[in-house]
Amino acid sequence: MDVRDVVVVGAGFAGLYALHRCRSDGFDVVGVEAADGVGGTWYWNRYPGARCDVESIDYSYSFSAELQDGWRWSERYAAQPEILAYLEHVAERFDLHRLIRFGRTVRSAHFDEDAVVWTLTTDDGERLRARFVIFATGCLSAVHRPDIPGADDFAGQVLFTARWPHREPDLAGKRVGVIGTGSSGIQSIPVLAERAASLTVFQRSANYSVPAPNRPFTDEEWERVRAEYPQRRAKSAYAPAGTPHEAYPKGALEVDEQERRAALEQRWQQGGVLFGKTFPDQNTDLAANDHARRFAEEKIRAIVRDPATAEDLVPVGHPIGTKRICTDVGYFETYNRSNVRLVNLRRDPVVAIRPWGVETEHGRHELDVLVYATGFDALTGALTRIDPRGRGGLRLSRAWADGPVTCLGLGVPGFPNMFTVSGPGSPSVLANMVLHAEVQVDWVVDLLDRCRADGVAEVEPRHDAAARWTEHVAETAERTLYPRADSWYVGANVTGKKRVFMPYVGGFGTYRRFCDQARDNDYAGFVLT
Ligand code: N01
Repeated sequence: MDVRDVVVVGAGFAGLYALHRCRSDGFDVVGVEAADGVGGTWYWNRYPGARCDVESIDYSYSFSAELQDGWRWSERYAAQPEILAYLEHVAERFDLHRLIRFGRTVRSAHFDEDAVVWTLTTDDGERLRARFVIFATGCLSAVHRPDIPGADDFAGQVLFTARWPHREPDLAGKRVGVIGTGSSGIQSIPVLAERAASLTVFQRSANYSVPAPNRPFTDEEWERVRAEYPQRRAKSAYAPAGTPHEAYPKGALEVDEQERRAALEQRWQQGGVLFGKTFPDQNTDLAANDHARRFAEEKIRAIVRDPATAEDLVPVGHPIGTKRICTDVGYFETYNRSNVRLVNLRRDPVVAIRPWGVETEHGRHELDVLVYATGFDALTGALTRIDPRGRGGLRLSRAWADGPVTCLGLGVPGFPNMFTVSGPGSPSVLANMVLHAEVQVDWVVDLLDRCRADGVAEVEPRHDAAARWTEHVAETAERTLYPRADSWYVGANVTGKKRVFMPYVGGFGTYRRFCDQARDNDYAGFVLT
């Protein structure tokens, strides 16, 4: 069997760019993708209302000026079909489809220490061998289906937002239930409410959500965007979130009430997830955070007409922004519709799913369709489900039993020639994922170039360097309010998962400087042999 130079797992933003860079640098590269097409997250999450919470002009590749110049986004916040069309366009333009084995899920990955080769086996039994493996498997791709008693007994139609069917289900005249009120639930609920006869939302935890001030780009605006693109990209390159936006120049506690409210209102109007970073101290100082939290709660109460429903929709128990703030179009307004009902599972927990619907302690909710918007085994799930075996057969799930250990979120000790992109130990979900993927892929492929030039066969992070980086990731998180929330950032949504804050919260620019430094010091922290 041929031994390739590189195998790339996943054909989303990160995987596509990894394939392009590897091939451009002359490596013999092959891609494997579980889906039947490119797109990753944007292939699978085609639920109604799916939209990116980062502006389209930032959430797109920067590596090719021609690509950037040749694509015109229609809206400020692109919807899923447009982002998927963009990724298909990229794959066409750079002729990537023919490098990818579609419709194959990687089931195992074993490192042969003697041959210095990785062997990946897919669900159809195909084996791929390569010297290096790049896991571009996504941080929110391993779908989480909660273990609710009777779930398999439901006689109606079951849908997952994260695996929405290609053929749009007909919900007209149907009684629909949704479990989950994270970003996926919050984006789909307004649209489902319009399509269904009735909609019952089963909410365990309320979430903060800020409207997306979406609008189409006019030709005039687009011309301005094009002219300003280079400055915009330059500003994003080392920015805290990989976008050009900056926090208010003063802390929330340094300004008076009037100035504070004006700043919060301005960010609210700007919309989306950035509200969580209005003030520079908002995620580190609870008093500063409280101002933003109360402001967002007032908005909920002002929108939702029924006071009891409004109170149920006000989040409890976590500072604002410590779970990812959702970005919605008409979410809270949806609860003013006569066909929508909110069930607060904190007061009225689920007893079981029955063939006819959902039974809660105080109610019987008859349904034709049940939608799970219940999230993902985030950051580690896509990797530990493959469970790569490294040196001496070491399992990744074992190496990470007490939480993920990585060097720069790029390599794992004990797993030579294996790289992770957008995984734990990197800013990933806390930054602009597209620029982040470019940074990580460039770093990895530059390293592969170095290996080829100097006859290096093996690359592996040192245990002490990985321990230090992992400690730094944890310490940085501890200095913020983030670990206080029971979020998927800490794995709290998956039973039995070790509670560890997984992404690097020190900022995209800071992280990038660490990566630059390691590269400039001949890949400090990694052993090249
Ligand atoms: O998943 P989630 P998501 N019984 O984990 C509930 C990105 N994203 O797919 O909080 C009842 O946030 C769970 O309740 P609780 C974005 O980064 C971005 O919505 O565990 N409920 C929660 O309400 C986002 O953060 C966009 O109490 C149960 C929900 O299911 C990330 O993906 C759009 C339950 C899961 O929410 C994940 O979002 C979509 C149970 N047994 C996603 N188990 C953009 O805007 C779970 N839940 C770009």
